[in-house]
Amino acid sequence: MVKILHTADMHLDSPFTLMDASLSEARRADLRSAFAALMMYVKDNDIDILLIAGDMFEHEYATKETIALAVREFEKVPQCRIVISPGNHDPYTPNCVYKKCQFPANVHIFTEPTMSVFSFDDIGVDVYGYAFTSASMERNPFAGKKPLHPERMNILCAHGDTSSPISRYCPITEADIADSGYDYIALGHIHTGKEPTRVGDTVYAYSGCLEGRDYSEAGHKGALYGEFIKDENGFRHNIKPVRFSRRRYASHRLNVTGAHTVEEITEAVTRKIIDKGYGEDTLLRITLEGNVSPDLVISRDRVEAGIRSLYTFELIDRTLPLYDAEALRRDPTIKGAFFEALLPLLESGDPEQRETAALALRYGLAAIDNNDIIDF
Ligand SMILES: [Mn+2]
Repeated sequence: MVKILHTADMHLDSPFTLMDASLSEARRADLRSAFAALMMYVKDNDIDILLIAGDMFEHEYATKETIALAVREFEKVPQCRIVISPGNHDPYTPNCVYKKCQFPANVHIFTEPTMSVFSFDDIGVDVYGYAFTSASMERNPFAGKKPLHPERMNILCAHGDTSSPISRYCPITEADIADSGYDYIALGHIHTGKEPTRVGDTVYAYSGCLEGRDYSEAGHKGALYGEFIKDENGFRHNIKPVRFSRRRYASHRLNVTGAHTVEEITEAVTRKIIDKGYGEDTLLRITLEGNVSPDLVISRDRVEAGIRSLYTFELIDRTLPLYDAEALRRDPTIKGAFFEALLPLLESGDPEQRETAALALRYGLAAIDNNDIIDF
């Protein structure tokens, strides 16, 4: 039996430009820590082959420290064969990390945009692959190319895109996979992952990224652990996902129609957090929706103060005030005049304009009533 671990898209040293500096540094530390956890798993489980299917680094941001960490971790598992297929974020170029740094002898890196193979005769496995040598790759290098020795266990470790036949990131079609002749194709590039799928005689999967980097990469992430056997009865596999992410992104829309106080909002958010089991590992974004009392000003700080034990919390207010249009229209004071002025925008066909007008109405009415609106 051969034990493999299939990972991809670690994106070490990602800049996290949308976050403030200290948080983005903390998230980069999380990426390194997820990688270290993966390497500990390799060691503890005597993994025979670690497949890294591209985008291990963000090559233009890669630091000396992170590269040193990778070298150190790889050195700790000299018995494990580590195969790296450079992807569109860490292409094999004259100045790339892979070329500039000295990796230990158990690390095997594809350097050509055409097919190559690393043969591990001691365990009867051939691992094929190719390298991105720039940020894009228009054609699939393995289309129409079969493994040289069909009787051996044949694995392809590759970065590519099965989502579109015109992708600029090595388009791979199901027909390419069905005709390929490989036993297992370990893919990288699609961060959400794709469970092991059989096409023809080939099983392929995307491991997904190791750690989510924004709300579009929600939930915990990790790698695929596989136990493979190939003998006279053919190829058999047992593959399971293993979590390595330190944090997870989560976002929810929350309808708070009828809410009158910030406490009610805080309670609704808290209920969601408890229901979903979110905690210190969670970067949570809540978008409030629905119609709420017009004099309710939802203070982000006050909601946040009532919420504990998340890694980060982001509140987006998309509620609309439930106002009594008739009463406001008849109002002889400045309130009525203010409402009259906003009415065309409140009834506008453009939802963004409606939202801004609703916010203006809410703050305006609160200001006229002398309510405290400093804190939002
Ligand atoms: Mn990629």
